[in-house]
Amino acid sequence: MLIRRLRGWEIPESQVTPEAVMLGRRAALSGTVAAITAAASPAQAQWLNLLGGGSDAPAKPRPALTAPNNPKFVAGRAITPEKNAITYNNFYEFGTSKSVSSAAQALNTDPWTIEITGMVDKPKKWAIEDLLKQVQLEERIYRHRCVETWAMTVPWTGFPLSKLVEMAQPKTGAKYVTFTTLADKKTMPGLGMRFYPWPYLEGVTMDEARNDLAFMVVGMYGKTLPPQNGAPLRIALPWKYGFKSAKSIVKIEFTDKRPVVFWEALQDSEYGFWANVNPEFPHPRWSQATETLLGSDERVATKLFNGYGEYVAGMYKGLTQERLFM
Ligand SMILES: Nc1nc2c(c(=O)[nH]1)N[C@H]1C(S)=C(S)[C@@H](COP(=O)(O)O)O[C@H]1N2
Ligand SMILES: [Mo]
Repeated sequence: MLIRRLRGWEIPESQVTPEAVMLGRRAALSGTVAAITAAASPAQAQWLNLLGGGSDAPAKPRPALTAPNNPKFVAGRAITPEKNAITYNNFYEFGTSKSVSSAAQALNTDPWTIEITGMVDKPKKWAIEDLLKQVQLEERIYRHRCVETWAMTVPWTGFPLSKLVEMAQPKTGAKYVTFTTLADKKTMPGLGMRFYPWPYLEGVTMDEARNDLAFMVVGMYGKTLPPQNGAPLRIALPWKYGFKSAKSIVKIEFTDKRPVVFWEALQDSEYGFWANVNPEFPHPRWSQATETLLGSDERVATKLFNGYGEYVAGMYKGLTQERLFM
């Protein structure tokens, strides 16, 4: 099995990976993967195989989903080749490697229900297709910056989160919106890693939820989302590190309590609630000054708020006590 040294931008989201996984990984790397695979459930076996690198399994067809481009959002960078954006993924429900695209084909997105709940006047369970009838789809080209220092530029298809907030009619006391994503043991082998605080949970303030940039995504590159990128519904928050952009959302809750989000629950000294991009605020284990663009070896300077300061900086004035950049 080929073992290559990880490049800087491939440093895993978290190296707090407890012993059980490390043992599995070492065994896999030392060639005993077959023995482990035999003892594991089919789902675990699939996951273990992926530690050695992904394969190009046949992907589900993705119906066309076109919408007018919103010219207000200018990427200022080349669009990442689609192939890179849909095969280099972070989706821990399907394993810790970046090669989870084939495993993720097991995700069942039909039927799919999104529950709007908590401090709202209009709680509702939406079938995704009914929700989409209530919104106007548009395309926005956004930069995405992972906390691990890789970045991509993607044409997303979706609708503003503010529209969903408007439909839910939050009560005046609501201060945060949380996103809970699917946790299905049958199809998601990563859920077998019991020390992770499943389900994946993310959240933003009401201000952030109503911000122009906060975008609910149902497609990319003019087609529906592939499972590995968070089908059928994810969020894009391009001024924040990528882990805020929860994938395969099943519940949206309005609350007056700040949530403890997935990565924060795992390791709050490294990942926080705000996670705004800032090149001058290093991660405890690496610099955030530069980023590598997926599909190229180009390394470019990282910008404050990922270059979206004109839209978002105002929301953070006065929050000097908060850890805004981790
Ligand atoms: N449910 C869920 N959402 C998730 C993640 C995850 O592991 N599970 N990873 C996050 C991280 S760290 C990043 S960088 C982006 C990656 O999105 P992509 O695979 O579409 O590039 O998804 C985010 N959303
Ligand atoms: Mo990430």
